[in-house]
Amino acid sequence: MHNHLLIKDKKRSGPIIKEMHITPIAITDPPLLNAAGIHAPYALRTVLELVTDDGISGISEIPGNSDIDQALEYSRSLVIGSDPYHLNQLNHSLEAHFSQETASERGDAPWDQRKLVHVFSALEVACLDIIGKLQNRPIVDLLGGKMRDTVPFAAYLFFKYEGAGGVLEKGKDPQATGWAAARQEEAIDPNGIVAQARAMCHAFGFKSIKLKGGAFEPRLETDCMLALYEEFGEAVPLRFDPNAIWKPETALKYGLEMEGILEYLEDPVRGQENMAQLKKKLKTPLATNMCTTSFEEIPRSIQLGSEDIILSDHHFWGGLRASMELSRMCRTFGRGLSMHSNSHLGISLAAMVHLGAALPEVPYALDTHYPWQSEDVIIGGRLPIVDGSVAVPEGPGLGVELDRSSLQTLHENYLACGIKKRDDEAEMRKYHPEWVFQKVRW
Ligand code: GKR
Ligand code: MG
Repeated sequence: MHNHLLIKDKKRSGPIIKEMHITPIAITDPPLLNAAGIHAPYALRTVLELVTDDGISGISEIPGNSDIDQALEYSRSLVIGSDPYHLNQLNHSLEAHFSQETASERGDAPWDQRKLVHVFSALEVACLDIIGKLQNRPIVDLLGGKMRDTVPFAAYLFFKYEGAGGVLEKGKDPQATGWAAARQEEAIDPNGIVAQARAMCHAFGFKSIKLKGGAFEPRLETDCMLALYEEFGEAVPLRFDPNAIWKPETALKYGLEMEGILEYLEDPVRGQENMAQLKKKLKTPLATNMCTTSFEEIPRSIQLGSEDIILSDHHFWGGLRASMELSRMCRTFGRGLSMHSNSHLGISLAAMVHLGAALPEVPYALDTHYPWQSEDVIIGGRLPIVDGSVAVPEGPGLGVELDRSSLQTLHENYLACGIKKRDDEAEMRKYHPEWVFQKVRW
């Protein structure tokens, strides 16, 4: 008997998933630089909605990618008719349904491209949203309950070219004020980065700062970190992330120079071995969302000692409950845990906040790209970031509901923009035709 048949128990009276809606959307994204190129005017997300036979709707959001959307579509036969409580069975059936996926399939870019983890994450969060509504409990309670009411996030700075993204592309909206104006500005040197940090911290009250590096040569990027330290001092923890584009000798040289000013250094070099070697030579803690990115990679990470902090991401680690399991492993093996992000909207943010509220401890403010986005797909608009933190949404499940008219508008953006998957290298060639992505550049 096929595993998936086990979860289609027609005799039971429990809830049954009757509908599955997969909606790719495109959201305005400014020209942010990274090691793999530059963000296109639109970032892609996919919104999933599951509806039970009793009309209870559960939603989730994952990074957009036509291959992953297809994989999600491919899981439809397993999902329809199943019980949203039977997540273990669903995961088991998906693993049997998809060919085995290894950690190497995450790809060389700074973001993860594996399918199964994304598909399960989307289904799990939507099912937990349904379960929360059925139980009249927030998702955080399904993860073991709240450890805190608000979850701290960090200011996530980027080198960027001038421009607002979206329909304006490289252009700017002259009417914009405050952070909406500041996020259109160019930032390619220490002055630009410090101005961006000031504007973002002023608007959202962030108390930690991360700079995404890997876009310019290490001297300039290190000078930006030194300028941030001079501006904010020790009161504001700083992190720097060149997405593994540095050679070991470069990472050692600039890592030593930044010793004492960083809360942690994120993915300075590529691969667990290089990270482990560097870790022996630096006092600054090392964090990763690139070298230890799956349960499969944990044994080797422990054996080598490749990082101090794992930056989890429920979209990449296979959901919220898997992230709770990861947190237990991190405690067991002496790893700190924090959270990675990609361009996202409020459904993902709500899920991140429920997880962040349930974790035993949050020693580092979590990453979020949220301030770089301006739209949303949730009723009531964007979730507020106050004093650098986001409150756990009230209400059962995720505590956020789909705004169907915004979903439709953003889906139309998707159809019109023609982007089917993220390709920062291709986008960068529009600015610099000769530009090529290099896994290790400096
Ligand atoms: O949004 O350009 C970006 C980042 O580089 C992102 O893709 C990374 O996945 O935020 C990420 C990171 O911490 O590596
Ligand atoms: Mg990173």
